[in-house]
Amino acid sequence: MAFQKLDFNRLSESDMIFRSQSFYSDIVKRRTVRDFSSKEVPFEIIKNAVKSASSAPSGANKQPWHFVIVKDPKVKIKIRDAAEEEEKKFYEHRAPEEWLKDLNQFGTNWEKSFIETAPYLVVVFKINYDLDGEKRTKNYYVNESVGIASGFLLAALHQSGLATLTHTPSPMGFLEKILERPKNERAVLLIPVGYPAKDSRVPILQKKDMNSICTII
Ligand code: IYR
Repeated sequence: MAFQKLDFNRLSESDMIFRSQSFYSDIVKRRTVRDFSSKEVPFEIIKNAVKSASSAPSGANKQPWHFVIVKDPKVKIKIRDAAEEEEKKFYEHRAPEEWLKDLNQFGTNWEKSFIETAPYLVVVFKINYDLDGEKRTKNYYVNESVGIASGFLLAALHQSGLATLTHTPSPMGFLEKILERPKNERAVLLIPVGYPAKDSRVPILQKKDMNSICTII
């Protein structure tokens, strides 16, 4: 066991309330964007966001994640082609009627040009077990840990001034193959990152109100 003094920035209550409000008013503006500009963004921002994600808490601090940052246009094309192949099957016969009805309001279809247009893709992998040679060591609360880290990543990119899309082509096995990941990794999210296209539009969505999402006892 090794411990050190906690580095904790104690604030006044009024500062805390102010900061909680300003964080809310900023994060509430984050929208999933499906039309990206191809304008370059500084790599430093993507790198810092991945570092923020990787600072997330995880079961037994196993950090059961890996992030692949894709900027190579040839790799993006491969990913787009493979994603569209899966998505075509999804929209044309795999998806049940109810699911398609639920997706109607987003105007999505099998066409995924954003994979090619966005200057960066961040692909999030979960690591179900670590491999020490052929020996497997256990990771804990993998889905929860990777979910928290992905939340950090999206928040970091948003507050840096970039738009993101949480894309989940299904199944995602093609990402493991194209990106040559080891057999203990599974892709969970494909996140195009960049500036929104000038004429980018988003659906009008209603968020549930506080009373229906929160109980105070
Ligand atoms: N993966 C498909 C379908 C899709 C599913 C859900 I749940 C969404 O919230 C959005 C889309 C696609 O990306 O089009």
